Amino acid sequence: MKSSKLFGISAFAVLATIISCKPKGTETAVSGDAAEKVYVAPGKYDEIYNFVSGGFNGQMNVYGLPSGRLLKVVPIFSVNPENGYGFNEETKPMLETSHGFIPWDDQHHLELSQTNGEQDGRWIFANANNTPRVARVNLKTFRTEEIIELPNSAGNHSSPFITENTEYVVAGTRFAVPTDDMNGDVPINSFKQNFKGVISFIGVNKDSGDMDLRFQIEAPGVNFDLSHAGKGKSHGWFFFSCYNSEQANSLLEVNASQNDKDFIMAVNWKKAEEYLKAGKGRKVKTQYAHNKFDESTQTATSKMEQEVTVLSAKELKDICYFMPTPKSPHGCDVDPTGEYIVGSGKLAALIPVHSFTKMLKAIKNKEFAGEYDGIPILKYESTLYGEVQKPGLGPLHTEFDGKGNAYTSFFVSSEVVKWDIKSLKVLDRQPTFYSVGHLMVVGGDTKKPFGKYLVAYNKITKDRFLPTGPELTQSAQLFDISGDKMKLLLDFPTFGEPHYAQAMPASLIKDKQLKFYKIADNKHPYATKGEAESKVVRQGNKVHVYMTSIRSHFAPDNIEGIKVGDEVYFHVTNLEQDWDVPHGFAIKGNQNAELLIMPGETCTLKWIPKKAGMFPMYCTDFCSALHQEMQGYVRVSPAGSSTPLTYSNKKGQFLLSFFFIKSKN
Ligand code: RUQ
Ligand code: CUA
Repeated sequence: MKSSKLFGISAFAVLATIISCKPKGTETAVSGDAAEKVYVAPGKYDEIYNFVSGGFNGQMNVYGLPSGRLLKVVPIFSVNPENGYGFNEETKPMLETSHGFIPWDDQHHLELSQTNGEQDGRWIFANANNTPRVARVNLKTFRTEEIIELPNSAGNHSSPFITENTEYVVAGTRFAVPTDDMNGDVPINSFKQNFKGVISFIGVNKDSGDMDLRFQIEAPGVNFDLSHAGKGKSHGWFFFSCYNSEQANSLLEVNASQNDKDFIMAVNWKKAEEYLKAGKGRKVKTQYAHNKFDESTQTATSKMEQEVTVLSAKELKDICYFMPTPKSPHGCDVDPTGEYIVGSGKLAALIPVHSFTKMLKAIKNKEFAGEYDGIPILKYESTLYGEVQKPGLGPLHTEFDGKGNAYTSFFVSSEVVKWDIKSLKVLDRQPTFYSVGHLMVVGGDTKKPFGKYLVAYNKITKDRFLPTGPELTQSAQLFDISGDKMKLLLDFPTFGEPHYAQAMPASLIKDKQLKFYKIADNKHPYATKGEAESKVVRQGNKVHVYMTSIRSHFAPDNIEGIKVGDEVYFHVTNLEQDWDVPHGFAIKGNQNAELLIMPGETCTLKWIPKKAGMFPMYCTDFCSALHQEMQGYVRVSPAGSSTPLTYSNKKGQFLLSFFFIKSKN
């Protein structure tokens, strides 16, 4: 497995010299009818939803294709000033972890739920890379409903990939670390002996979507990078790429690039399930947060789980196998038939394609090239279907169109390359602008890709967009892949740094959107279901304001008798029962945030006034002709003063607002 040092060094020399090279043909890249193909006339819908990871901003961004129009930013792992996610009392628990509240994480990969290997339009899963977590977003509400933390992990990169019926979401640790039941306070150079690479299998309830950490597999201390589930014939297996088979613990740039081949680890998860049932796992004491948003109370809760079952790959010899794969593989992609497993080695000059059938045979016949930390290594020739020769430089990720073609992104040579899976021949290559990371074909990692469009997600955009100071936008580039040759149609900037993305035909979900929360079903403990119920209640230094909002006033709208140091909770219920009529809420000097309350929903803003005076509050969302009138005052008196607690519901305005509701509809 050890390579000559020469290869390692020369690969770096090559990388260093070509990293700045620009693809040719910039001017001619877009063909004449491109504008027509991406033009979505005013008032018309896009054909495709494109869900794009936000990278270091921790969010998910939703675009329409082919127009490239940004439709929504869905907050997942970061607080969001647009709608109060992570700021209001209801959603704060979503960002709790065993390390406390974390307001900002790094989000890389997304995966749409599937049934029988096809997209079913129910949920989308997302990973948090830094503090390892997996989230589930409901595609009826575009809201994050659940987040589960992953123990024994660090740098949750090869995640959240799913099995073909969404039985499991998996996650592999990018950083090998000592497991949580070991003392982690050890010298870093004891890596080989103390550090483990753990992968997690999160079960998903097929009706509710509720997640639970079913089991983990302890594997050798390598860096798991990406993964994909088997499908069809390979359903029951999972494939994880890994780098740093050298098990280096410093200067990985050089020290983890020595071996000619690292691995794709094949995991027989059906077998692992059997061992789990037979009680072969060890219970590891740990702590990880499990956060859920309850739609009926519109409130999230965070629970600290205490234990996880870990199976040892070393002891249970037949759940994990290593397939040697050149060289520091990143992407690990399985074609729609489930037969071909493509590894994209960042430093490899070719693309290896493994055959699932050959792999099974090699396991059966014990065609091993030795062991790696107790795990059998299959012979490269035994699992290899073939290699794509001279595909480009710096391959990263591969997607499929369901017509026998694969598309691979090349970071270094900055291009997308189309090749034939059976013949392994390169069919077409198109430049990207510049340094493409992930790429995505609509439905491209399912059993039935939709095809038609490919999007390249680029890390560098120098000279493509108007400059914006020291940081320039990243971008997406849309290609038409319906013909033999890929055609560049459109550039559009992205929000945050895009990594993986998913896309599906809009028809799958566009008519299933929740339009508003039914006020009658609102089980929020502080809901106020009509203006007559609005009130202000003092309990010691805590003051609960049961407030309603409707076009165009709050009830109550004036409050007196609040004192410096009080803990004031504004529980604002939006009484509207109509699509897309949120109200906002803000109060001067509030150090937390604002609220944006959906129709029928209750949201809570916590406010601790620091000084006496007059504090205006108002609606922040332009909701009606008299939106500017949607305002009120809170009088704050010094601590210990005897101003009585009073509040007013402007009943007189009721008729007026009723009139405006009617006129708006
Ligand atoms: S990564 S640019 Cu975070 Cu998926 Cu490959
Ligand atoms: Cu409510 Cu503006």
